[in-house]
Amino acid sequence: LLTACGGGGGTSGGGALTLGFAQVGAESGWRTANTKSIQESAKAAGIELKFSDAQQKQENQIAAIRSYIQQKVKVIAFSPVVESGWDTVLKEAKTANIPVILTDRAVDSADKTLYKTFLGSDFVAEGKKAGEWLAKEFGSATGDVSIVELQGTTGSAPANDRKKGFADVIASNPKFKVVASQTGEFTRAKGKEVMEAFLKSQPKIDVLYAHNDDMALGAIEAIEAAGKVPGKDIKIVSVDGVRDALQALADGKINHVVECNPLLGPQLMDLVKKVAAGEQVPPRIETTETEFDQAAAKAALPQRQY
Ligand code: GYE
Repeated sequence: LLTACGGGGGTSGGGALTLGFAQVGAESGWRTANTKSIQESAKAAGIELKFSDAQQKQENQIAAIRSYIQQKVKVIAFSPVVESGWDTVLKEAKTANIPVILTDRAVDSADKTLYKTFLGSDFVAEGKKAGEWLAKEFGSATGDVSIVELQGTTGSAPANDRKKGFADVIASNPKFKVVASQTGEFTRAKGKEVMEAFLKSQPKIDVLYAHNDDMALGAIEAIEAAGKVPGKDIKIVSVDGVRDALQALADGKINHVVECNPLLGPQLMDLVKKVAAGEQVPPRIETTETEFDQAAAKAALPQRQY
């Protein structure tokens, strides 16, 4: 009779539990908070963390995952920059018997056995919340409401899903018109640049929907430089809930923020321990999130960690 050794995966000597984490990059305030949460909670959990920053490039993430396989880490976790194109490397991990955990962003692989679980947010629901705020805010508006949209990284789960959730809600009223929609790559610099172009090409902009706070913050600079008042001349709704955006909301420059929680570290380390021990885990774990209007932002700011 053969004795099965639970969990599988290699050991890296000394019996330490080693986690290889392939991060997207450092594109936003959300991402910085997410990285800090992962690093701090790995330390607190006594997990040896190998960390890499892919600078928003899929090929860098694939290379990092391959190097973790080669180093025989016990568990691999990553936040896939885009949804498609992961099957080959995920199969390599599976063949090496190293369990994979998806955090924050999803993949579109048909074979769900290529990873153990997904930990993160419901991005469609976030987009819907932004759309519902808009539908309420402009409920009594007569005439067309012109919306510009700053999308996140092209092909990423949050960009795809936040676009969809929002579109689904505003489709119920034909007066809501998305007049321009382009990627701002989830960064302040690109958000500013694309908003400058929108302001030049669009004669009338009533609302900006930004898929994250950083792009909204960049866009605010462009709006002010164009002699307009953000939050008044152009209403703004964005997603994340980082300090700077809550401050802008408290100051009246942003009108509504949908929260997306980056503090996934503690839950991730729990999952790492469980999959390393060969325990069964739920296939999908979603974080609980709220929304902020101006009063809520003012109340949350003193305690906001990121
Ligand atoms: O909203 C954005 C970051 O994947 C949820 O990535 C995350 C997104 C977040 O760059 O700020």
